[in-house]
Parts: sequence; C-alpha cells; structure tokens
Amino acid sequence: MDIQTELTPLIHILRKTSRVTVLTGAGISAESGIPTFRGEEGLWKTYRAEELATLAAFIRNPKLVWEWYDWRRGIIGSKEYNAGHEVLSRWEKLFPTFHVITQNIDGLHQKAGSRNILELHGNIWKLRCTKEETVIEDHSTPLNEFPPHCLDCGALLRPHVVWFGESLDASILQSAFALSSSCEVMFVVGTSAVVQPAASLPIAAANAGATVVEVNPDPTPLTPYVDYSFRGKAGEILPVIDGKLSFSNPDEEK
Ligand code: BV8
Repeated sequence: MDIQTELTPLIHILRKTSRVTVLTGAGISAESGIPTFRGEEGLWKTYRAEELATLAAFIRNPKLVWEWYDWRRGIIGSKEYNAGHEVLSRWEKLFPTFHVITQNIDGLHQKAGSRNILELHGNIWKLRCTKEETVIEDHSTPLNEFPPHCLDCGALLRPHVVWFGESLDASILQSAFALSSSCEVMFVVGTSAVVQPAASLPIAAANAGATVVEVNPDPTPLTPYVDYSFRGKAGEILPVIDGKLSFSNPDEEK
C-alpha cells in the first residue's frame, strides 16, 4: 500500500490529536551523516559500540574510550540537522502538547530548534567529573587534553552519557514513561528498538491506548505492535506526513 493511501487515516487521527510524543534513535541522524550504532558503519576501529560504551571499558582504558568519543564529537560537530529533525521542531509549535524523547547524544534536535527534549542517554557535548559529579559543556574538537581532567579537583572527566549497564537518570526515565503513557499518538523514528529501557516506551504508549507510528527503512522487533509502520527514511517520510498535515488546519476539526 503506497504511503499516500496509508497516510490518510493517520492524518485524520493527527488532526484531532493534541498530545504527541516522539521517540528517536540513531536513524534520525543517519541522513546527517552520523553513523548509527548497529549499521555496518557503527564500528570504530575493531570495537563494537557496546564494548566501548561501558564503565568497565573506561576504567580499563580511559584514553581509548575518550579517543572514541572524540572521534564521534569530531563527526557530530561537523554535521547539520536534517529535514527529519526540522519537521519535529516545527511540530512542537503545531501540537498543543509535543515532546521528543531521544536516545541520541548528538544534540541535533536542539540544533534544529526543538526545546521539549528528553535526552535518555545523555549528551556527547557534556563532560562529568568522576569525583564531584559536576557537569560542564565543552564543544572543543579535538579535545584539548586526552583524557580530560576536572579543572576544580583534577579528577578524570567522563562523557556525561549513560553507558550499558548503567541506570538512566530516574527523573528523566519517569518523565519519559509518563509522556509515553499519556500521549494520543507516539512516533517511533529511527530506532532498532533493541536497547532497554528505551524500547519499552512505545509498548507503554500502545498499552495506554495511543496510536503508535513507526518510521524506519527496516522492520524492527516493535513493528508487530505498532498501528502504522512506514518503510523509509525519517528525512523523507516525516516531511511527507508534515506536508499532508499542514494542508489542513488542526483547529478546523475541533
Ligand atoms: C540499564 C549512550 C539498569 C552512550 C547508549 C533487558 C533485556 C536485555 C538487556 C537489558 C535489559 N535491560 C537492560 C539491559 C541491558 C542494556 C540493553 O538494553 N542491552 C541491549 C544491547 C540488549 N541496557 C542498558 O544497559 C541500559 N541500562 O538498563 O541499567 C540495568 C543494567 C543492567 C541490567 C539490567 C538493568 C542503558 C542503555 C543505554 C546505553 N547507552 N547510548 C553512547 O551513545 O556512547 S545506547 C545507544 O545504543 C544509543 O543511545 C541507542 O539507545 C542504542 C542504539 O540504538 P538505536 O538508536 O536504535 O540505533 P541502531 O543503530 O541500533 O538502529 C538504528 C535504526 O535506524 C535501525 O533500525 C535502522 O534501520 C534505522 N535507520 C537507519 N537509517 C535511517 C533509519 N531510520 C530512519 N531514517 C533513516 N534514514
């Protein structure tokens, strides 16, 4: 079924919707030229992301882990947000209640103008003191010092991100589940829906009766549970949905 036909019932629903939540993953930044995690370009040197994004790897070899994050900061710092990010920042003004929950640490949603953002896994431009837990923002690429140290106490700084085996910030996770189980429509864009607890958010939305819409070139473990699954790239599909939406004034329907 072509997207236009598939879209019509969804546009109808969206016209009557006031509460929308979006969960994004690495796929929404792929068209900006940022490697995804599980795509074939998700490798750095010979390491898989799950090997380096752990506290154990950092304790074992902080310099190596910082080289990896510096490499990613270099890539991310040179890239721009794409049409997918843009549509979501525009929808923040279109829908009365609209939030983006992202697994991405690249900060591109904010760069595209989104403000209602929950960063589940942290932000690559923030560094945290391993002793005082203070967080600073640093956009220097490359980093001035390998590994970087806290200017106050001299302790090692670590990326302010959530590593595998580490718990997410409890208040952020609680807000994420609240926004997922209180929305009328949840979009799930560019995620392989494998990493927990993020992958449980769309299930919470579906269980709460929301219409769940997946956008991904490939099917995922989530596909059997969603109401709409559009096969395609975020930077192409979201503008098409937006195009259909903006030709209709939502207030008309109320
Ligand atoms: C935790 C920050 C308490 C760091 C990240 C239950 C069952 C099994 C395992 C677990 C479980 N509970 C916990 C775990 C362990 C683990 C986990 O889920 N492991 C997975 C591998 C099975 N979870 C954790 O450790 C979490 N902590 O639970 O703490 C605890 C601990 C231990 C045990 C119990 C409880 C912490 C998880 C967070 C880790 N940090 N990132 C960094 O970035 O360096 S996760 C990181 O990987 C990303 O943030 C993201 O979340 C994930 C990658 O997933 P995606 O973003 O979806 O990217 P991916 O490449 O996989 O897929 C891209 C998709 O896009 C594809 O589908 C592709 O088709 C699509 N695509 C491509 N191009 C486009 C596109 N889509 C649209 N448009 C395009 N153009």
